[in-house]
Amino acid sequence: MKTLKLLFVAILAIAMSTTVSAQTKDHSTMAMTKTETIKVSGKCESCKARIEKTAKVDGVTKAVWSDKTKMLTIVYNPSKVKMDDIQKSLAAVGHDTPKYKATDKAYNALPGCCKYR
Ligand SMILES: [Cu+2]
Repeated sequence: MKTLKLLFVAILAIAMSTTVSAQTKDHSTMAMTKTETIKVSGKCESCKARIEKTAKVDGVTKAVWSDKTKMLTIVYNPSKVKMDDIQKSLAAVGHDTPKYKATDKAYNALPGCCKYR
């Protein structure tokens, strides 16, 4: 009887460790991220704040824009967010991206210090 109980515990332990490793595998797939750098037109520190805030949607772990190089580096989860949508949002708040240009209306709504055109 004691042996049977021990065997049961051993099987349980093996089953549990299998579940744990399966979960770990699943997590690493979910955490898969992509890093992309695109040019986003802007000028100053407040552009930086606006661009990074706009780009940092759900699924984006990092968004850093440089006012010197005008390059925006984004670390994101492609299964959660599309680069296309981020570019669209940036254009909507007045910043030109490689794929989408800001409308005159959106551009004109930018504060004076941010007029980059
Ligand atoms: Cu600005």
